Amino acid sequence: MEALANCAVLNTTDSLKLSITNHLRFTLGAYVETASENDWYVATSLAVRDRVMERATQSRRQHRSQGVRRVHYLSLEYLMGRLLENNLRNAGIYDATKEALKEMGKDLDALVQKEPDMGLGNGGLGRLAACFMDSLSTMDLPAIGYGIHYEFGLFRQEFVNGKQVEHPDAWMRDGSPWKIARPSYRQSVKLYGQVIQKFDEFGRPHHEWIETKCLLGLPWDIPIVGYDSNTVNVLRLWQAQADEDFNFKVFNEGSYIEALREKAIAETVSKVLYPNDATESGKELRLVQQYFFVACSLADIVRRFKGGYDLPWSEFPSKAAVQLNDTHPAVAIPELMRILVDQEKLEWSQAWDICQKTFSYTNHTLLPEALETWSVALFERVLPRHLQIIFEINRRFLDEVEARWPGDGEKKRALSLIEESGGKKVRMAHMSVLGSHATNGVAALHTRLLCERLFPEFFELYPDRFLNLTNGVTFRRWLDVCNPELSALITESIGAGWLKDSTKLIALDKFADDASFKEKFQAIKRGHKVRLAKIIQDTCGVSVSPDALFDVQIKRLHEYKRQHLNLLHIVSLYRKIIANPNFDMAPRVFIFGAKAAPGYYLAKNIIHAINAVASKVNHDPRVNGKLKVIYIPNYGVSIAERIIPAADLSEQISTAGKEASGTGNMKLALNGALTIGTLDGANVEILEEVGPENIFIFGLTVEEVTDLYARGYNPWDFYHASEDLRLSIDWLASDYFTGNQDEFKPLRDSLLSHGDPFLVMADYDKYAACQAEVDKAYRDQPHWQKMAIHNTARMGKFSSDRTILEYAKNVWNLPQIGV
Ligand code: NBG
Repeated sequence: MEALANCAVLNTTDSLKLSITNHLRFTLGAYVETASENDWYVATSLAVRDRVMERATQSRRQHRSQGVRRVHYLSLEYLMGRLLENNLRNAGIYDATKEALKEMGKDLDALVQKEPDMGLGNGGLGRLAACFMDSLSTMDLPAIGYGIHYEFGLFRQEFVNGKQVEHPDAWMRDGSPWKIARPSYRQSVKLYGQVIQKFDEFGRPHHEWIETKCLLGLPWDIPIVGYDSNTVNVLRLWQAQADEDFNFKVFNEGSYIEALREKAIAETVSKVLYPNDATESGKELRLVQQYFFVACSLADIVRRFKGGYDLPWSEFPSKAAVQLNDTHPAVAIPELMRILVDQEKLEWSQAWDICQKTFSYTNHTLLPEALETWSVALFERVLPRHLQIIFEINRRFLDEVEARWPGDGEKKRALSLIEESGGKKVRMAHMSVLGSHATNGVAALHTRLLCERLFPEFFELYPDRFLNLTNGVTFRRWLDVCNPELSALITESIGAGWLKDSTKLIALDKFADDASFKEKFQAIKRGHKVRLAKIIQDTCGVSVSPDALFDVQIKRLHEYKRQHLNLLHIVSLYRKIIANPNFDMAPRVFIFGAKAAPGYYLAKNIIHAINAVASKVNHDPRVNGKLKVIYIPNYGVSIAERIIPAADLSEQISTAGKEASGTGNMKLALNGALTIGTLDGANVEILEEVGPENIFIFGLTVEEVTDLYARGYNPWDFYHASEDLRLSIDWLASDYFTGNQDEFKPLRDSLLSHGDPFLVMADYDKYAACQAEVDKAYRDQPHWQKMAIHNTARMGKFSSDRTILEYAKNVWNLPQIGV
């Protein structure tokens, strides 16, 4: 590994030992003999960080000296999980470090567990950003991730009497050895105030934004180590601070408490991650957060451009690409316009040209409630100058629309950046498409629906701006780190290199019929199931058999993902087992992991229902070991790393057309779980890759969903037509599970009297039939193992390296450094 050759001497066991003890002694002031486990974790991480920082500095210098274009990934969320093991493995010093610690009487695997998860995201969108950061460094692409340094990540979930209770996630209460403050790159951000127009000596108007409030942004850098690469990029997260000057006057007047109050308010901006996924919050603080991190990031990019090169502004896009991860950072578009027009005095049309060349936008959802809009009144109060700029962008754009479709008011209404009905709102998605040169969806089906249904008029206007970039996941974390046994078996069978070139994984396909390989593959899965069974025993107090089928649904709790469809099937099995003690089925453990947004009552009702069913099923002697239902609390990256290698079946059962892509589906299949799923999101492409004989597909297609609605959907029709469904739903809504027959009324109502918006009733029978197929298939273990191996072998397409290289080539026009 060339990357390591540079610093081989630093990476010996002896050198690592010295580094770790030095950090214990000199950084932490601890004695080797009495240091706590946490001290050891911190000292080890710092020893690793030293080595990594060296490479980060080299990467930065190289990018600067070569004057290459960089991509700046703007995301409000990064679900990084733990960093130590990932960094060790990516840097190629896992074995040496493990040995160094062993010689000092310490177990690396235990220390790794000391690290709190860095959970700065809600779900797929945030984890995708983390996978992308890994791939960008691994593929030697010059990149910087920008985000918010939240003091509290996504809440910690606990169940009290089966109901979700949220607690703050103080992930960095004890600090974090991975982050480094960069006070010299602090930025200052304006908010609120008003705009006045002035004229220069030639009578030309310009705008001044005055009487503003000011916030400071302190950057924290987290190094992102590539696997087997020379590049270490950074993730730069902004922490909000009060501007000292702002408080000074109040302070001097003796209002010490008042001054501190101002300070506290300023700091709330980076306090907490909004726990929303696919729902829009409409909160002022959220808009302030968005603008704060965007303004800091753009100022940082502009600083680098102005300081690094002596180039005209027209060259800005040749040095900087900016990717908008969903619409959350879309205010970057008017912000760059403000910088270019108000500060740099560029002509509007030149500034607009620069903006479009700089930005590109990824859409991650079609759900209408998740498409961000901000009320014009709020925008005007918080960002008055930006609202003016948006109006001007819109005015010019609608002129263009008029030229293309003269007199067509309908088209203008559909395309406008401003929604006129029900109180004026700024449509952030429209602004993102218009201000970018590329808009992409995250799976083929999703991109098609984006063009046909969400943005048909934009697609008609600018067909060349739309493209598909199917998501991927990093095989380092989602196979090498979480399943090192399988990773080693793959390397032993097909040779090294597949972790960096995932297309090589297909060589594994031929082992699907190799008896000795199958045996090892199965033994690895069983080992993970035994380990997960222990975790389940420890966290849920329920004993499960590792020989049962582990049926896993792990993702955010949302109606469109249909955890309740899964639940109705469980209730049906339970009913059948009780009715017939000889009911023949392969023993199954249903495993859930999911958080619900705190204000999402129906999702919380579903959580309660799953827990209530679990508690009955798991304690009912009549079930006789055939069925267990487990809800692992506080789902997040680290527990996912334990569940995924142990899964036999992966539930990907969203209503067709609702899941943009999914990435859990890829991680599970990569680890040899078979998918039961609808033709939704990336499932469609997983089917293409693994072949119909290695996946369980059921349910309405997107077109069938459309037809059903066109005919008029009535969930009661399905209720009356299916005895199985009717009995299950009525039983679930009875007093049997909690003693209170109203407890799950909201759930039942949503499926029946409220119209079943996600077609659970319509898909139920097909789902249950497909599950019966799964049951049959699982009993033929040799064949099941063969299918599982085909799944792992055929996942090469779903590496985030592939996705990132497509972005680099088709969107960012980015060079791979030194390749
Ligand atoms: C989510 C989609 C997933 C997708 C991820 C990453 C949002 C808004 N969208 O299907 O629901 O896999 O984004 O693209 O979180």
